[in-house]
Amino acid sequence: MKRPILIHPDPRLKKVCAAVPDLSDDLRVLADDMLETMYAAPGIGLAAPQVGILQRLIVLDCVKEEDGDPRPLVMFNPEIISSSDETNVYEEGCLSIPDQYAEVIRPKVVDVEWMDRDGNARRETFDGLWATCVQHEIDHLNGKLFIDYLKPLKRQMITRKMQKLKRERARA
Ligand code: K1U
Ligand code: ZN
Repeated sequence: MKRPILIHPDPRLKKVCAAVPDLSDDLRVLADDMLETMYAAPGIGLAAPQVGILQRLIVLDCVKEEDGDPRPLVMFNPEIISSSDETNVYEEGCLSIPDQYAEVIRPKVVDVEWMDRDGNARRETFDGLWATCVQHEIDHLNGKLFIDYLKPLKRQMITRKMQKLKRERARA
């Protein structure tokens, strides 16, 4: 089932999310719903707080359609273990900040540990867009948005646009 995505500004997008102590069927359903919501948006990632759930769960799939089969990843309690000194600039977007894009500099390569959908501990190195996306999603779990990396004036401009968008959507 697709879930509605919260739009910035929303206090739930600014909270630090709680660790998932144990997997449950409800959490697996949430992960499946988040993947469905992400693919439908369309997007390459989604974090639980974006659907109003303040738990440490993210999903992502950065395979481009023309590059082959999808590779959905479900990560409970993801943690960045190490980051490269080398950085990458990527023009990021966010499903909670529709139609706004800005360049963000982040480590190019990151090692991430997480618990998968079956409760297995996993560790993998991510590079390029996968690394950018997993860092963007883990930021969501810590109440941080990509606009928090921008200069205050630019951030304020985007926030005002989103306030207007929310007013218009509420009236429609
Ligand atoms: O977390 C989110 O809001 C999802 C976001 C993830 C992301 C995008 C770009 C850089 C880092 C993280 C998105 O998916 S925005 C939509 C998007 O980038 C996209 C949509 C369709 C095809 C390809 C990309
Ligand atoms: Zn986002």
